[in-house]
Amino acid sequence: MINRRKFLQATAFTGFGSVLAKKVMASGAVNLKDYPVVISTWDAGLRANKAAWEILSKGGRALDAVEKGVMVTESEQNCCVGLGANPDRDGFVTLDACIMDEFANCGSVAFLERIKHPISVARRVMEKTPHVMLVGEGAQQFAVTEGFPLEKQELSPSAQKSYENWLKKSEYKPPAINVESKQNKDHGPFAPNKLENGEWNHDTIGMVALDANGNLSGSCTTSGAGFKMRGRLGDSPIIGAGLFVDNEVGACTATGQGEDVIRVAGSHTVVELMRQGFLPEIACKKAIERIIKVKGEKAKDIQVAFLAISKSGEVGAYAIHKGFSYAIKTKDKEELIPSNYIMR
Ligand code: SD4
Repeated sequence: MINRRKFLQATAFTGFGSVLAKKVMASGAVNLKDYPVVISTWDAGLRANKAAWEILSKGGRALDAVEKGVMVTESEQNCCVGLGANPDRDGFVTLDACIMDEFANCGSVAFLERIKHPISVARRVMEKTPHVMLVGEGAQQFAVTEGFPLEKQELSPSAQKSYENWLKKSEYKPPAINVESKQNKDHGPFAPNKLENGEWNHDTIGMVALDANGNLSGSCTTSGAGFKMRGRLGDSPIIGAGLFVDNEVGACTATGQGEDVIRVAGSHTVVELMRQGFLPEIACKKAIERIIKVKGEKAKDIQVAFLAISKSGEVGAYAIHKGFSYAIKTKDKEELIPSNYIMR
């Protein structure tokens, strides 16, 4: 049972539309008023931000930065991004990604197999088709037509090991994503969480950036929940859920249990709250509270985090549980910042 007091404390915030909260800067938020700036989820974001910074520091466009940035993570060995990631329960790695620019152009691919850089395919969907979203075989066919190589259908050694472990029980239940467990010392104090069995259970990368011209863009890429049901999509490829950009207001990306991000149109909700005047961290917090409100006591079993930036360069994040951190890069700042969270 969830600790009742904790639950009441957490949900006590859900109804308040307090104007007071609007301009309060809580801990974990960064009021930079300085750009360019790039922020991204989890510790892999540190490396991804470096690549984004190469573009932003030269006056480049945020859209190019957020594509190049997350391509780094797609190429790394990661439990939850790119072809090295954990497979679905049938043993296939299926990838989801989306991208959005300052003109509200957006592109998305989902259930994409054997393509190394889904984020770049999402960008091609945005730029070269009249559509926003391509999925499965059609997305793969489009990628190949666009010159993306079709990679071998094989699991990385670490994904193979994790899959074999999972097969021992083959428990099919909604995946527990990002629920706080032991921190891994090798990865520093704000490392992504490991499950009790020693396996990584998340690491989706969402990135939003504000370029030197004051324009915003965002990207999000993932293999989704490990050992998911074949064909399952989370929030990450869904514009408005895993990512949303409004160049007048701000941008937001999400990580964690996608089903519950979709339920509240998470990233769009955060941006709309910023439009009402809430700072990024408060906007993220209010969206988290909304998830807690709709989930009730079950919220204790899931992790969701939002990460947002305002048009003027303020940055903030909020999570349900402890353990989420985000990476930030500006001209004089490069660090991993622990997010505030509700369940204390
Ligand atoms: C999903 N939101 O597919 C993704 C998973 C995730 O860190 O963010 N993991 O639901």
